Amino acid sequence: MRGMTLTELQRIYEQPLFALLEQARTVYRAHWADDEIQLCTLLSIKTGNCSEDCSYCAQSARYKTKVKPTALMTPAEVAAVARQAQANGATRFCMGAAWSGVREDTAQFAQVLEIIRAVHDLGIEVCVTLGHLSPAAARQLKAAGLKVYNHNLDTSPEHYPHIVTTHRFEDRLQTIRAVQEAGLALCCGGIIGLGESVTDRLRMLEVLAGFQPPPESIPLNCLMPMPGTPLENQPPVDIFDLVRLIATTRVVFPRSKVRLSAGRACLSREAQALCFFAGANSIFFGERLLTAGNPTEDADRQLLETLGLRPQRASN
Ligand code: SAM
Ligand code: DTB
Ligand code: SF4
Repeated sequence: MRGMTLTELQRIYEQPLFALLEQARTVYRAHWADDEIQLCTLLSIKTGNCSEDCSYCAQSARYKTKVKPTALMTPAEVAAVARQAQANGATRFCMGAAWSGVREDTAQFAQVLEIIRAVHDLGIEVCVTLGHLSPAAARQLKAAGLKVYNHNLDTSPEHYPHIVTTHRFEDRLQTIRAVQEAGLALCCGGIIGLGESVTDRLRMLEVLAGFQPPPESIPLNCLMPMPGTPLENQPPVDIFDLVRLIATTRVVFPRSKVRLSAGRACLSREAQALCFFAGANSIFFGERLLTAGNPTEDADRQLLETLGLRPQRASN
């Protein structure tokens, strides 16, 4: 299967908004039986003090932010949080660690494998995001019961060096190859609101569309400007830019989960409804993302009920 060219993506994205929404809704209905929203709960299992300089991130050691660094949590501590998330209705548990990457011959990595086994044993889908991975580390994660690895492109290859200087876009692609070759599902998306152009956003989709297979899930984050980071004063993203990007993503990736990710706490209920109509079918559920806030579980349950949307049921 061939990918999509930038010109084709622009043609989809630049339609009148209602034509784009209609196209996205038609694609959604042809591929998804129900109006189900996947609920994923996030936990930061190791916070802060990261060696990388991603200019949006409160966890980089280079910036003076409010984040308090923590050591890697124990398997028992993590399992307790995962059990609660499952009881609250989440079907995926996503764990993030503020590392540039992992090496498979370390005690920390052995502890991560233990954590994955403990969460997998609960019968909830397990996802982690640990930074750069070698092919061998990816295979070990898979053997421990990991289903999905999250590694975002974050922005276009052209804009990436303006956002991060401690690693290259090509390094991200290398990890993604390791993940896919190990047979793990790939969760890969990006952030908007970093000062990039619409072309950058579509270039990011163009790169995603070249992956074989396409990402299982695509998180679309809106920058949450973190005090102390270089991007702390970035203006918010226009809601219609977000809706257009979601709808375009839905058209290009009919079978991928499209996750309305960071920044949802700043969106009105109406704005979120439009995002779901445009094809988003997954959210982060729970009051905390990694370090930042998210809508309360009660508010989200009510919103889904008001819209007549159902939380995705557990399949295992
Ligand atoms: N260290 C790993 C890495 O960089 O791949 C994993 C953790 S990192 C925090 C995971 C993702 O969170 C980033 O790729 C980015 O898309 C998102 N993220 C981080 N800070 C954010 C912010 N302030 N606003 C929106 N999204 C953010
Ligand atoms: C993703 O794309 N978004 C999540 C998850 N993958 C790891 C992280 C959002 C982080 C928001 C900022 C924070 O909590 O520090
Ligand atoms: Fe570190 Fe990931 Fe934050 Fe970059 S995004 S500073 S790699 S935790």
